[in-house]
Amino acid sequence: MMQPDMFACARSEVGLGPGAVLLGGFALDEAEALLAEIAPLAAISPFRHMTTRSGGRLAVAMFNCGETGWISDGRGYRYQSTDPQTGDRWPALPPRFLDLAARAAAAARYPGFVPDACLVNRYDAQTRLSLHQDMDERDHDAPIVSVSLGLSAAFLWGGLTRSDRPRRHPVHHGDVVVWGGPSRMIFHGVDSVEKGTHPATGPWRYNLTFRKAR
Ligand code: MD6
Ligand code: FE
Repeated sequence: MMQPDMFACARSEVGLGPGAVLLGGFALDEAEALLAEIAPLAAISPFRHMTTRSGGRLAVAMFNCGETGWISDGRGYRYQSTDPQTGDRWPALPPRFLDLAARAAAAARYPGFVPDACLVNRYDAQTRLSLHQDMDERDHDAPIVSVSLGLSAAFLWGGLTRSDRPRRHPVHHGDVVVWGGPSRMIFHGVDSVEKGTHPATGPWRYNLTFRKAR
């Protein structure tokens, strides 16, 4: 049977390194529908600024959906199946999220990607995310799929050591970055979210980061 989704494509593809690609505009057609999922999820598990082991506060506001979710608190970083703020399970991953993540991963040559966690991040123009590796997941064979919505930002793409000087790649509404394989542990971050107002999100940049965590 012909499936319209089979024709989902990136309007531009930029290779970031082995096993890593920026799929420009991949989620553009469905960006508004993805955004419409966020408010009902946030009504269950609200956006919050998590604390860090050292007593700091994460600048990015976050919550999770999926069977498990990434958290930070005075004990450090980890995944857990319940929201520490509500005591309940994280809201379920919407089918539309799962479908997009799988299609983007397949387009980046990672077929069969079934994430169990989606971290929903919210940035304003003052928010930066310093260079880091995503390393709290048990499964490092699966890729990371990262969807940008709303205000544009500079995505920092470094190397396998913290001291590698990062490149800056603009990421816009509807862009998807997928990294895995030899690039799974690349240092990455977010610099300089654009100031202003986006027609779909107002003052915010949202990012959906899909992982297979366990
Ligand atoms: C981005 N975000 O917002 C990429 N990683 O484009 C991340 O790499 C990220 O937002 C770990 C925890 C939160 C994040
Ligand atoms: Fe990350």
